[in-house]
Amino acid sequence: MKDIAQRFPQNPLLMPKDLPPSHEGLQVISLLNPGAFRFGGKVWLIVRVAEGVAQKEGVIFFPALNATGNTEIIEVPLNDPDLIATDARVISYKGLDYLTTVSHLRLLNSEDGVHFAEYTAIPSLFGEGRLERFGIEDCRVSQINDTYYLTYTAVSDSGVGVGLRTTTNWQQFEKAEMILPPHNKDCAIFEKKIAGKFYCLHRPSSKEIGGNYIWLAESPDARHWGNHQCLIKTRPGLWDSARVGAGAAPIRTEKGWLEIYHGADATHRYCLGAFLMDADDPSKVLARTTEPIMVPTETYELSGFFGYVVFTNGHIISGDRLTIYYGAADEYVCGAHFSINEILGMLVYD
Ligand code: MAN
Repeated sequence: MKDIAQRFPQNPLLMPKDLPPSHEGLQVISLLNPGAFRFGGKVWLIVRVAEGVAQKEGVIFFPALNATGNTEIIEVPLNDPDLIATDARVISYKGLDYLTTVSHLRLLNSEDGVHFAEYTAIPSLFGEGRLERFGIEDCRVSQINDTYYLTYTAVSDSGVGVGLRTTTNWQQFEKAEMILPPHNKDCAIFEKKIAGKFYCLHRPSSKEIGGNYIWLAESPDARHWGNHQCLIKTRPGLWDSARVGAGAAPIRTEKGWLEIYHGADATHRYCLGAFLMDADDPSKVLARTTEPIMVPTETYELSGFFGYVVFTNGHIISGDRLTIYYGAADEYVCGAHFSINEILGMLVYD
């Protein structure tokens, strides 16, 4: 399978041991799926830090934020018949689902886009309120004029939805209420309004009829979204047969809006592909890659917290050069360069 990513020789750029845990008693299990943006002449990553609790034999511990925003540890004996723990990421206990880790978002910056250091003058962003009790994840950062729109996955016992916070200075944040209710994630706001309206890609999931597809929505204010349309479906027999989801904000090219997305198959192997939307009417999908543009191949992509995963929700553009930052094996933060023209050349038009 074709893979046109030029991976950084320095990969992985960040590993769990590189950042301290947020609280005593927690361990950093994974650093993954960063949003990326430019601010004050630097390249920034807003990294998902997934934390768990040290496990002891015979017992399973998992964290959750309580009503006051503090981490509380839930403990279940491994032999409890009400426990189903077959996926490294999720636990089912007494018929309710929990995560094995709780994620928050941390800011790092870099002069060269390769060597990143934590920037503690901007406080980490944690889940707030009952709809973010199991944490916040996979933040996309879209900039429109001076405002940065942070769209992220908000997880709680009520489900997985999309949260929004905005900022102009990375010191004060305004939190909107949940903008897209469960089950929904992978929301990326376009960085330009089209005919006066905000647009976003998002990924609702339907358990019975339908599936895990990429949708488009529009909004007057980036908070209230409507006119939902389904754009991209999974393709039986291909690398994106089980789920698809948007990466970072679409890239405005001469040919239209180019979106890098992830696709997974039934074995949970996550690859990246691309599709192109019409410049004036993004509900029109013009082309899509049949082959992935990036496939997990390196050791750090094949083996980790959850192996065979390359997943991106952050990039930086400089002319034809697209630098994607990605989560590898749900454990490490990595980087790769692409040529935008080369990606456009892999698109297959309808
Ligand atoms: C999936 C995975 C996890 C994530 C949950 C909730 O199970 O992507 O990493 O924590 O969804 O979003």
